[in-house]
Amino acid sequence: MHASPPICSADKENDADTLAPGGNVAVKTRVETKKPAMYKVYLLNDDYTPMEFVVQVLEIFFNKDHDEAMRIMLEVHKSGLGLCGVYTFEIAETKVAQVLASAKQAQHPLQCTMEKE
Ligand code: TYC
Repeated sequence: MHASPPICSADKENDADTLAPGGNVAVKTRVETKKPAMYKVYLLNDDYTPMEFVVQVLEIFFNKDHDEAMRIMLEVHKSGLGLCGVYTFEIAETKVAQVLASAKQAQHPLQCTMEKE
């Protein structure tokens, strides 16, 4: 009786499954090494949303301390746009939805967008 080649091996290569000598299928398990795509979340300026509301949004949904929230709010106010954070797709999507729901509830026109890095 001769020893068969290993049926399964794990390594960091992205090789497709290969046919091993002797007809056995040698499965190479692909270890996930790719970093996930990241998304930038921005707040946009408008003329009506109160500054204090924007500061609270940054504190509550983006976990900023008060000074950082104030800095970002003023950046948005002056330049039109400000970066709130960088997240994986689902987290970025959730942040945008939370901001828009909160603004809608408070009847402010605050806008929030995301873009792939
Ligand atoms: N421009 C607004 C004002 O003067 C304040 C504001 C800041 C609005 C940031 C939106 O994302 C924003 N009341």
